[in-house]
Amino acid sequence: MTEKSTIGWAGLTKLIQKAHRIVLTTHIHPDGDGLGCEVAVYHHLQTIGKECRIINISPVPHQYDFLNEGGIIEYYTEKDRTWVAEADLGLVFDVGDAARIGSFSADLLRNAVTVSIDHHPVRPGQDFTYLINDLEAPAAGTMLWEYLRQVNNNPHLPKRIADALYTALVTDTGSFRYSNTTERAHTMAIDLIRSGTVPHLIHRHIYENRRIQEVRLLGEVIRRLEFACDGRIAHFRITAETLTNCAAVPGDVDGFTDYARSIEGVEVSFMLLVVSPVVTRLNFRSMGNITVNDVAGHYGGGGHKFAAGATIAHKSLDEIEKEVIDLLAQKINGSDIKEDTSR
Ligand SMILES: [Mn+2]
Repeated sequence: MTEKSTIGWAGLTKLIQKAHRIVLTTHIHPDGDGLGCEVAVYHHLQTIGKECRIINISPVPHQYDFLNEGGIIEYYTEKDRTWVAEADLGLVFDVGDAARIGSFSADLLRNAVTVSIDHHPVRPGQDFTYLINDLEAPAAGTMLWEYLRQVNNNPHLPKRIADALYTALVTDTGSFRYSNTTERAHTMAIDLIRSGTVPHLIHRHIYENRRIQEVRLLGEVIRRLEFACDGRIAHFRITAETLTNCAAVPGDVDGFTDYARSIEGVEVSFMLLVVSPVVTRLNFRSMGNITVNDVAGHYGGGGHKFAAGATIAHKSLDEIEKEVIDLLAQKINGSDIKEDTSR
C-alpha cells in the first residue's frame, strides 16, 4: 500500500465502536509519550467496555512503573501471538516508522486494521491502514488529550488518564524546555492539573528515580565526551564494555544526548550506542538551527527535525562517527548560525 488514508477523530471513534479486540502499542525502547498514550487510551477503552491490551516489544523502563499499576503494560512474547492475530484493531502511538515496532508489526498487521497516531513525519511506504498525524503536536499524547477531551463528557478527565497524558507531555517537551513547548502544551498542562495531576509527583517518578548505574554511566559519558567542528558538535559513544563496567543497560542512556547538547556553543549532539555486536543506535539532538532528521534519514532512520535517530547494522563506530561528523559539518558550515542567538 502506498497511499495512506487519513481519518479524523470521528473515524477513529467509529473504528473503536466496531472493534471487538484492540491492541495498543508503541515503539521499541518506549518513552513517556508512547507509554502515556497507551495507558490513557487503555483506561478510556476499559471505561467503554472494550477488550484491549497494551503489548510492547520492550519492557517498561523502571521510571515509568507508576503508570503500570496492575501490570497493564505487557511485554510481547510467543504466548500472545494467537491473541494478537485475532485482534481486529491496532492503535500504534508515537511510531512514524513501522520498523520501530519490529516483527510485532507483521503479526499485528496481518489481520487487524491499524491506526498510526503520531506527531513524527511518517516515513513513506508504511503499512498502517490509517494515519492520524499532527506534526505540530508537542507530543502524541497531546493528540490523544484532544481526542479524549472530545469523547469524554465530564468537565475533567479521570485522574489516571490525566497523569498518563501529563507524562507524555512532560517527557516529550523535556520538562517544558524544548522548542515544542507551545501555548498548546501549556494549555494541555493546565487542563490536566485541573483533572487532578500533581506535576511534582509525576516529575519525581520520572526524573528523581535515577539508579546509581545510570549516574555512573553518565559520569563515563561526560569524562569521554568529544567535540568536533569548533565545539559545535558534541558526541560520545557507549560500548558494550562501558555498559558492563557500569552495570548499566541501554535503557539507562535516556537524556544523555540532551545533556551533551546543553553545553555552551554546542549546536548538535549525537550518541553512538552499541546495541549488539553488529547493531549501533545513533541518536541526535539539535539546538534548533541544524536539522537532524535528514542526517538520520541517511541511515534509514528519522524523527523530528531536531530530535532524531537511526539504527545502523554492520558498520564500525569509527566509520559511523566520521561520516556523521562530516555530514553535520557540511550543514553547520553551510548555515549562518549567529554567534549569539537568544533562545
Ligand atoms: Mn513523541
